[in-house]
Amino acid sequence: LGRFDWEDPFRLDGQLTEEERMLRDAARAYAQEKLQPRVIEAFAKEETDPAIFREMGEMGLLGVTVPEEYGGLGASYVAYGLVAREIERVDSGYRSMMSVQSSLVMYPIYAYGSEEQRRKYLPKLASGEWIGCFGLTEPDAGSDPASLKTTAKKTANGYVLNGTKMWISNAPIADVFVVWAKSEAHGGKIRGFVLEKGLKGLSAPKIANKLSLRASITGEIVMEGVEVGEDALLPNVEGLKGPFGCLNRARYGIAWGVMGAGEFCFHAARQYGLDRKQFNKPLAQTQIFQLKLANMLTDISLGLQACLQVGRLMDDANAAPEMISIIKRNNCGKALEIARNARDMHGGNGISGEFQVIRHMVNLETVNTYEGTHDVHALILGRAITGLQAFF
Ligand code: TGC
Ligand code: FAD
Repeated sequence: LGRFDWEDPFRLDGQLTEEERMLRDAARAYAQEKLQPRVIEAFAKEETDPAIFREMGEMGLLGVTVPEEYGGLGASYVAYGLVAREIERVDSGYRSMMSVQSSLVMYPIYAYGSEEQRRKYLPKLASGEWIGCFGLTEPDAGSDPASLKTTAKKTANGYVLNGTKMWISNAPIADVFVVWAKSEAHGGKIRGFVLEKGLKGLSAPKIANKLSLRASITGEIVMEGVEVGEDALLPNVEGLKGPFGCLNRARYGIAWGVMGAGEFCFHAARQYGLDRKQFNKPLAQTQIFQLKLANMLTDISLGLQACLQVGRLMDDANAAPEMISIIKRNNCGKALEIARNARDMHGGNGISGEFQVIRHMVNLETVNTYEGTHDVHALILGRAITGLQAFF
């Protein structure tokens, strides 16, 4: 029988290719050397450093799965997941910045865009020179994006867009806006448009005073008669399957990412329990503490193994959206529980920013909500299990 390694219980490392391991190690080095030193202050001051996009671009961490001819790495979905895990080990907000750019902006331009749009936008988004955002959610359309109200009306040369998007990651610092609107000229169907910063009538005010995901800037997108040419339309998709095709990829990345945040909290709780003595023995020598660590280890190992399997299926173009709902829902819920327990296991220190577990905990509240809430993914799975629609 083999040896047991609590840091890699199912030997994930041995299931990766050489290229995947190298990219993971590069992402880990970048995250620990460049992101970790600035995150405590960035979160406290609610500040987002746009230079992070250029740094990530230089490291090849933006658009990992996009082909090399457009500036990406052409690497596997497993590699993309491993990057998300390393970035979110530091902070969910930093992973959010990366995954919006990669899965929600670069992916739709690559998958649904014209050759011209690909060549214009993808290299600059891959290098981080341009920052992207993705506008689907609206004040009155969150879990139910089919009810979105933003409109695109046909003009002589293109379209005019009106509407408001809410809770949009990266929006206030974005150069490129992928927005979803109902287009009159296409029978009211949802279509994607690529807008650029500086267009008349386009603004993106910051949403201030978030108590979660504070290192990642969030805003609205306000479109008041924004005129664009025909070339702003993403020509190759219509209907909700456009944004959902992007969400499949981002949700998959999140499932890996939150395991990184969970691992940080697990490792911190273990070390704290070994270092801190109460009643003349380390906290880690108590049964309740060990039970909590065993639960964390179990949830992280199973969660990562499930991500790897879904990732391999994605690389074979054989993954179903419901598989992604299972891992997004399970891993977000489990990571949140791990972070809450780790916060408790640190006692009073657990509420201090210096120990970082409470930052992960409040971040994970957002991650459990965005990209389909925990309960919405239960309903997606419930529909697949029963064949019955329970949303409305
Ligand atoms: P439904 O009738 O189920 O589907 C409508 C059309 O879409 C197709 N479709 C999918 N296609 C590809 N992948 C998927 N996962 C798909 N799910 C559905 C479906 O086949 C159909 O196509 P067609 O051609 O027949 O029209 O739609 P519904 O209105 O009943 O949907 C219900 C529900 C709950 C499943 C859905 O609306 C949902 O998932 N709601 C959650 C909304 C959400 O996830 N919003 C995310 C916003 S973006 C974000 O949060 C970014 S945060 C990122 C960060 O900062 O990291
Ligand atoms: P609601 O849909 O109003 O849900 C409220 C509650 O009701 C939830 O508990 C939900 O599970 C429950 N609920 C809803 N419908 C049902 C039902 N049928 N049955 C049972 N329960 C139900 N969106 C973007 O488009 N782009 C972004 O970049 C982006 N970034 C975000 C960043 C942050 C920090 C946050 C907080 C959100 C972001 N979002 C983004 C929006 C996010 O996707 C939505 O918040 C999410 O989809 C939920 O929508 P909602 O907030 O309107 O909640």
